[in-house]
Amino acid sequence: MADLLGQLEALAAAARTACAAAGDEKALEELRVRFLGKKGELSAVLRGMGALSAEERPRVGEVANRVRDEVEALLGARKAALGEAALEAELAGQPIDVTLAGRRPLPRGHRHPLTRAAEEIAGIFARLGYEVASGPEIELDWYNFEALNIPADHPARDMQDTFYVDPSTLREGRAKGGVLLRTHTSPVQIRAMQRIGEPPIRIICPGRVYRSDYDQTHSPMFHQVEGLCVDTKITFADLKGTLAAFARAYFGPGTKTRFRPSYFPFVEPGAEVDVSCSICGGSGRKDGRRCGTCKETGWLEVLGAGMVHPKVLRNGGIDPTRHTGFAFGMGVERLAMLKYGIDDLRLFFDNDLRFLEQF
Ligand code: 2NL
Repeated sequence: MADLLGQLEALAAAARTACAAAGDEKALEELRVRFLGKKGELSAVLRGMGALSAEERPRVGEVANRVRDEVEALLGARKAALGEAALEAELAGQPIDVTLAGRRPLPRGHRHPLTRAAEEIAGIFARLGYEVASGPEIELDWYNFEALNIPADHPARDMQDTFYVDPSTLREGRAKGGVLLRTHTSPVQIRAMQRIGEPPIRIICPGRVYRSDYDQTHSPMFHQVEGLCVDTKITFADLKGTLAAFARAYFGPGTKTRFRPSYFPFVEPGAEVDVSCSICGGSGRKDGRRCGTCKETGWLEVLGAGMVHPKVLRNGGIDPTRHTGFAFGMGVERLAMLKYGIDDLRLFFDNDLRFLEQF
């Protein structure tokens, strides 16, 4: 037993000297393995305990535990001292200039192609004197449908086409009438007419809209830009001139426009507006083959428009006997697809960097 106690004492003494001499964390780790490791010196001593009597064993065990605790404490203390010394040395040395520019420049991001298209569209109208207006995406039935001359039995209200919201889940609690995700940005224009009151009104409304649709050309959430111009003596000629100017600015100076009669409940008369195909220049042929973008027609349908229905003006608080106006709407995804030659709308929403980094 005296032999084992002597070995333990020698081990502790060796550990004290070695720890004090250790110069870095790596040396400390080597010491931990040498003294306390499974195949280390302490384990070797303990293996000798098998030969002791039952009275001797606890006595040696107690000393062995104390030696192990001491070696652990020595290692810990030396590690802390080394860390402190390293910090002191760093603080005493060259200061770090945190205001220096990074060595590797961070890659600069850019706006999403849909944001770019919407901003470009709104920017063209801004130069024509239009102000950007926005409004809630969760709308009242009245602003989204009723005010726009879309009665309760109109197919546009179909449950399959529209996302309804349970009004009891809203902070405002009970709302008058139905609550839904807006299906177009027109309610923003009704709200703007009510807010501005007295014409002239020239506003452009970019924003998210929602419909229950999903395939290669439809997404349940998409983007629209709608515009509204109300003043005295606004005519269909103003509508044509404005949209022709927009088409030239967005698709290029040679772009032609074509107006076809169409129906929207919120305008009278209404029109669908085509522009000459920006891919084939309106010829219908591209590189000796049929142009797939305009299906060889030479025309692309890009806009809906019309003279604001008198009932809709009245719902906006404007007297249709004194004022007239025109309005128009377009899909941002479609305009971005035509401009950048994208054939699947879902690419906009996948957020795949291989797609996004091309813009
Ligand atoms: C389309 C059709 C259109 C309007 C939007 C509008 C708004 C008010 C009053 C009257 Cl407040 N009209 N907006 C008018 C005609 C067509 O959009 O196909 N958009 C993609």
